[in-house]
Amino acid sequence: MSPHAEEFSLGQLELQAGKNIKGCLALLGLSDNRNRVTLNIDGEPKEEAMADNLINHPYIITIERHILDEQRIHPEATGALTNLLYDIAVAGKVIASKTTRAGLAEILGLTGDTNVQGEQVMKLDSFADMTIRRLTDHTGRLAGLASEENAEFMPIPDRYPKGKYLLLYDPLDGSSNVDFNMPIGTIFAIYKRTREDGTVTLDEFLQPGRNLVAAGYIAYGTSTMLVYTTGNGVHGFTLDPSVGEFLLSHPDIRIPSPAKYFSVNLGYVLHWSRGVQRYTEYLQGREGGVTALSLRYIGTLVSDFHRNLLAGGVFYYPADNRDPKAPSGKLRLLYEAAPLAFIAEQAGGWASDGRQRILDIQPESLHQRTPLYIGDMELVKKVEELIRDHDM
Ligand code: AHM
Repeated sequence: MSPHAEEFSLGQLELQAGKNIKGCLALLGLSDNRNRVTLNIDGEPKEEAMADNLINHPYIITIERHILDEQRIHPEATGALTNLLYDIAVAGKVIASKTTRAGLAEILGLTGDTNVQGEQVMKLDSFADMTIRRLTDHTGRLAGLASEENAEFMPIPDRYPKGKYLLLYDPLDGSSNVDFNMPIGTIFAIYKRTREDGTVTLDEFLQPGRNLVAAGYIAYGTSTMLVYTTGNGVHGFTLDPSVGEFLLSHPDIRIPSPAKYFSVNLGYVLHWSRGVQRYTEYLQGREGGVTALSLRYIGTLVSDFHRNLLAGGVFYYPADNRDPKAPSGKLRLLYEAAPLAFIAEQAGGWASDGRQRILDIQPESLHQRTPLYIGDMELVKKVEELIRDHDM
C-alpha cells in the first residue's frame, strides 16, 4: 500500500460514510466483501485480496466470509456445507425478526387465530420449524431433515435435487419461555449421509454425535447470536440488526476455568439419584466440594449452555423418577445433547450422560432422550465419578 494511502477497516468505513456496510460497498462500487477496502488520499477505493488465513484478523468478518474461509481449510469441499450453514444463518435472521414480535401476534390478529392479513397466526415453534425447512429443503444440499417438532424424518421431496447432508434441528428450544419474554434458541446438527444415493432411511439419521460434520445454535436473547463449529474451534457471531448480518464477535471460544456457574432445575432434586444429589452438594460447596458456584437457570438449554460456554460452568438435566415413562430426563440426544456436546468439546469442555461421553452414544430412535451433563471438563468428569460411586 502506498505511504499516502489510508487504510480503513469496514467498521471505520461505515462510520466514515455513516452508511451500512453493504451500502458503503455499493457506494464504492465494490460488492465482494471478501476483499479489504482501502482508500487513497484522493478518496479512490481499491480492493486488495486478503491474506490466506483470514480468520481472527482485525477486520469485520461476516458469517458468510467466515464460513467460506473455513471451507478453504478443506480443499476437497464442494461448498455444499458452506451454503447449508449460510442457509441456516438466514433462517436464524428470519426467526429472530419474528421472535421480537411474538407477543404482538394475538394483538394484531383479528381473532387470535388470524392476523391482519387474514393469514393464520402460527405458533412460533411451528413458524421456526417451517422457516428452517423451507430455506433448506430445495437447495440440493440435503438428503433429509429431522425436526424435534415432527415425529418422522423427512426425505427431500422428489421434486428437489438431493445432496449428501442430513440436517437435524430443534427449531425453538425453550419454547415454553416465549410467552414470558425470555430467551429462546434454535439448535442444529449436520451429518453426512451414510449411503451414496437412494432415498434416505432412518438408520442414516441414527448416527453417534462423533460423526457430526457441523453443529451450532442461534440464541435469541438481548441480541441474536449464532455459534457454530465444523470441528475447527467454536465461533460466535452477533446479528447487527442495522446491517442485517451476523458479524464475528466471539472468535475461537474456549470455556473459561475455573467454572463460575451451575445450571440445573433444582426443583427436581428429590427425584434424582443419590449420585446426582451428591454432585449438587459438591457444586454448592458442601462436604469437600468446590468453592460454592453461583446458580443460574433460565430453562432454555441454549441460553444456559451459552452463558456457561462464555463464563465457565456446567449445565445438567439428569435422569429423574418423576415419570416412569421418561426415565432419561427431558432432553433429546439428537436435537439437543449431541450438537451441544460437539460444541462443548471443541471449546475445551466435555459432555456426558453421567456414564459415557454423549458423542459416543449410538442413538436407537429419532427422539431418544438422554441425561445431560455439559460444560466444564473437570466438573463433568466429577459427576461421572459420583454416579459411579453412588449409583452403580
Ligand atoms: P422445549 O423443547 O419444550 O422447549 O423443552 C426443552 C427445554 C430446554 O431448553 C430446557 O433446558 C429444559 O426444557 C427445561 O426444562 P424444565 O422446565 O423441566 O427445567
